[in-house]
Amino acid sequence: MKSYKGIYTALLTPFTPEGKINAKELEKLVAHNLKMGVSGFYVCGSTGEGILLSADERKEIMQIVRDCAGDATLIAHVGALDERDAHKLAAAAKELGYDMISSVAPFYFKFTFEEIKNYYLRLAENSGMPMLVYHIPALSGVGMGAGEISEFLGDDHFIGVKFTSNDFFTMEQIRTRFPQKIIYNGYDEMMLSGLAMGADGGIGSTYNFMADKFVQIQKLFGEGKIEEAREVQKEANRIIAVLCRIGVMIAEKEVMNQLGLDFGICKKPFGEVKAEERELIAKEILPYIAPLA
Ligand code: MN9
Repeated sequence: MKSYKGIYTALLTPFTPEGKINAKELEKLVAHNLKMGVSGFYVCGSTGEGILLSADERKEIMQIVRDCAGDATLIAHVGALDERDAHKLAAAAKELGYDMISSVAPFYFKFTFEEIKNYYLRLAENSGMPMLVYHIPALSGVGMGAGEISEFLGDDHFIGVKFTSNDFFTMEQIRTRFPQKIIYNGYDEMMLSGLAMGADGGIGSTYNFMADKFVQIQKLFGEGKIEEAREVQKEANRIIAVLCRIGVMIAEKEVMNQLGLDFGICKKPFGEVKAEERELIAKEILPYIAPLA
């Protein structure tokens, strides 16, 4: 069985000027990331604008990644407010040979925990796929404590959690209770903190163009070289601070464009980077990331 430890890029989605999925550029992105040493990919998550896309577009992306990712581990984010779409995508993930599915908790209507848990169970049971809970309270608005996350992890349908929260107390508690389950750190800027509290690896958006730094952080951490790992984290964080100032999603697209790929812009209602922000990226980010081979 695969260990599933490691660095997983939450893939960005390139669009053509007409707003179609740009398969050619997506393939180049996957190749670049494999060269940087990632273990696999998280497909159509927040970073991939999954919840802004149709089920057909998401399937198309899942297929493209499947066809070019070799034996990398593949995680399909299938979360959708129309639960029928989530089921369709989970079935597609199974058919395409993805390793696991993942979903954000159903949001907006403030569903009860029981409703949320039943949503996850239906998806896992119907698809027969292992489920990775996507915990991202800052965006989903769905808060879950150690008790609720434990309800998932104590059930065999759930393989682990993508933990996008800075509540490392909760991370430690679930790590201690469930040593065999997978915990992925979600905030790239706190990767080293996550590893210190027991994360098995990370899933992140900034990995698209600096996965090598996170591979390095995990390696140094494993060797007990914490000070050196912190130096690499600091390098990454200086870049992430610039992204945050601009707006992470639109800024990441621009980084890819400046690297020489053709990623276009985010789906509306996202806006676009301004001229001065483009210059900031050219000056403060591009010189500090690996060029395309
Ligand atoms: O889940 C990502 N979260 C979002 C992971 O995109 C909402 C992170 O990789 C962040 O983008 C990153 C920057 O804050 O840590």
